[in-house]
Amino acid sequence: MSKISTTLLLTALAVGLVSLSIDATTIFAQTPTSISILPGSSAVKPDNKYYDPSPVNVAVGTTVTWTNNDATLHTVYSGEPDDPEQSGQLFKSDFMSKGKTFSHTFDTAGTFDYYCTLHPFMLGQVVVK
Ligand SMILES: [Cu+2]
Repeated sequence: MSKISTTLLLTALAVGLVSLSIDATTIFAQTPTSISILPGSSAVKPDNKYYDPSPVNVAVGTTVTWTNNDATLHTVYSGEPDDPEQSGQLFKSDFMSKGKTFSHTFDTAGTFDYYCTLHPFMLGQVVVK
């Protein structure tokens, strides 16, 4: 291989690596993330789907915003309904009527359960990496 084509090849590789790292930055960027509290969530659903998306994967530092798209009141509390001492320790919303939002910024990695205190069968999860 000639010196010029070797140089070209190395340059192409370098450019490829740079664009790869830009892609990685995009993938792991702290893009604000929205979660919909789905219509009809005040009654138990056969598919147990009350949040969309859930679970959701986000990067450390991401602000997650829940929007109540249901007609009835809901809350968003960190933790699980069967662990009252931890419930709401990391974050907790007020009562959210239709159209209201609640946001929390996840500053540490981990798997975070959340639920609705009014309808404890509504379970969701945010995975922070
Ligand atoms: Cu609820």
